[in-house]
This record gives sequence, C-alpha cells and structure tokens, in this order.
Amino acid sequence: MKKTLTLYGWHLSYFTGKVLCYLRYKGIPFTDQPVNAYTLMWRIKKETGAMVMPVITTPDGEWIQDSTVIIERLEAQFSHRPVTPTTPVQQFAASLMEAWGDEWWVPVAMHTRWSYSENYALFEHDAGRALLPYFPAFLQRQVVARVAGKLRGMLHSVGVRPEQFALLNQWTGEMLDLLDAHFAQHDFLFGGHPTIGDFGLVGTMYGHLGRDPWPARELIAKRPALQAWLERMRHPDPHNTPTLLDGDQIASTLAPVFKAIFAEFLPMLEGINQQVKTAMLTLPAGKALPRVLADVACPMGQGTFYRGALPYTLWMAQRTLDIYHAMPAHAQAAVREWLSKVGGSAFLTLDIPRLRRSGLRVVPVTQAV
Ligand SMILES: N[C@@H](CCC(=O)N[C@@H](CS)C(=O)NCC(=O)O)C(=O)O
Repeated sequence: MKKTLTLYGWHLSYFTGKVLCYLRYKGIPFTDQPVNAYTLMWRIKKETGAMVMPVITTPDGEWIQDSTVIIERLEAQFSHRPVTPTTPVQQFAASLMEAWGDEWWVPVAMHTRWSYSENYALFEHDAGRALLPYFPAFLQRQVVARVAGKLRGMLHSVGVRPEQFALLNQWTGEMLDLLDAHFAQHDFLFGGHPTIGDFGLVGTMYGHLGRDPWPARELIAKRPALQAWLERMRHPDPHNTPTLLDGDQIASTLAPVFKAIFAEFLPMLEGINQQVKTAMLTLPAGKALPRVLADVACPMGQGTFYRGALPYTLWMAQRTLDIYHAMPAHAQAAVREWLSKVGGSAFLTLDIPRLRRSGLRVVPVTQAV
C-alpha cells in the first residue's frame, strides 16, 4: 500500500483543526490519526521535543511539528490551490490574520470550552477514545480527567479569569458579528478561496467554537454567514476554481476587524517584545526563552485584558514582517498605504530580536559580531 502522510491530532484541538481543514482543502491524501497517549507522551516528545499536537509524519518518515511550519512545508510540495495570495497587500494581511487567529483567539477558545460544563462530555468521549483506545471506559475517564486538569491549569495564564469573563464575552460577541457581516458578502476572508488567514482563524472555530455544544449553539448557530464559512472550511468544495478579490483589494467589511487587530493585537506584541528584550539580558546564549513570561496588558474592546506573554507569538509576527521585508519597493509601498488606512503603520516599527522556533518556545538568534 502506498504510504501517505499521517496527521496526529484530535478534532478537539485548535491547531489540529487548522491543519485538518488545510489538508482537506488541498485534497492531499492523509491518514487522520487520533493521537494516543503513547504517541503523544513518548513518540512526539522524542521526535519534536514537545508533547504537543498536531504533528504530521511524511511518507519518508519525517516528523513535522507546528501548524504554520506544516502548512509552509506542504505548500512548497503541493503547488495546486495555493493558500498564499500572490499580491502584496493580501499576502501581508493573510499572514497577519494567521498570526492573529493562532495567537489572539486562544483565550476565547479556552473560555468557551472550559467555562461551560456541558462541553465536557464530548471532550471526555473523544479524548478518552483517542488516548487509550480499546481500554475500559473507566480508565479512559481517569486519564482524560488528568489531561483536563492540565488544560484547566493553563486557563489563568492565557487570561481566562473570572474577573475578565464579561470583557471576553463582549469582545467575542462583537468580533463574531463583524466576521458574520463579512462572510455574508464574501465566501472567505480575501475572496473566493481560503488563504492562510482563513486557516489561522479556523483554529478557534473548528474544534472549540464549532464542535463544543455550548459555543456551537450560542455563538455560531446564531450567525448563519459565519456558520456557512465554517462549513466551507470543514468540507471544502474540491472542484471550484475561485479567485481572490481583484486588484489586491481587502474587503471593506474587514476594515473594522483590522482596526481591532492593530488596536489590540499590536499592543500585545509590543508588550511581549519589551518583556523578551528584558529577559534576554540575563538569558545564556543559545537558550530558549521561557514559554510564558509575566502578564501583558492589552486593550480589548472597551477594556484592558491581561494574559501571560508568550514569546512564541513574536515569532509569528516576525514571519509577517519577513514577508514585508522580502517584497520589492513598490509592493512595500502598497502595504504601507493599506496599513496607514487601517491604523496599522506602527506594525512595521516592531523591532523584534531575531528569533528561532524550538517546539513551543523561541530562541534568540545570537548575532555574529
Ligand atoms: N504553535 C503550535 C501550537 C500547538 C499547540 O498549542 N497545540 C495544543 C493543542 S491545540 C497542545 O498540544 N498544547 C499542549 C501544551 O500547550 O503543552 C502550532 O501551531 O501547532
């Protein structure tokens, strides 16, 4: 039998949902393998350095971790139905949306899953069967309870704190309304087919908002255009040959979304960057930064939201900046012009120390003198 690519992950998982929707859209043959306890805790740990999902194995036996890297690698190999726009503003905006979808939305997903107890039955069922297939249900329940305990233990750090629930709920409702209004006019973020920006955004929407019963009913089903987009992301049409918006345009319905990104996500990146620079003063050369630093305060809607600063998030922003710096001058000018219209000029002034990814962490790259 011809060997295919294998995706190790759970449909419950944020970043597995992202890669799953990508693989389906591209029509790349793959085995959808719910990751079990042995593979997660032993094999993946050994091969990638982190106990994390998703991971893919290639037919050559290579293990690749990190949804962004997985998609980048597969894009280089499978050139049909590309998910990176070819025009500068859309390309830059799609990369930024990937970073925002991956990183900013994590507290929303964690809150809507763990603050509503009716979601637990699905988690217990799916995670139990995945972790310990063929084991008795009572053992599956026990092991899932430990995993759930670990995930609940991360809630405070990502900002899911009771005193912030009202702000988080309000922000989520307003942002989902903006996205619903956009998808009422356009099939995907930048036009007729999904781009890397849509795959970033679907991380939150696939497993957490779209499958968990409370948010699926209370947040998604009430917004039919958003729900229809999610359905297109879940079950892509294999035959359509769509295009993005003409003339490198960004739909006007996304203007308020990008304004929020620059008013909220950008200050978070600046706050993380300050902390990273301070931490680097005492970091031995070649060592990874801690996965989480101290709290960072970020504007969110009408309020201020506090969450742990993840240096990894800067690595995602660095990728977007790299795209800009690799562009020819006329393309950079087009990006700058768009940024100035959506309040994002300061994004280009982010002065991030060069970072290399290592699993879920990042390592400052020591400059040769
Ligand atoms: N940046 C990574 C993040 C992967 C990630 O956070 N995966 C979650 C599940 S959705 C996980 O395994 N977390 C374990 C942990 O944080 O220790 C990616 O894009 O793949």
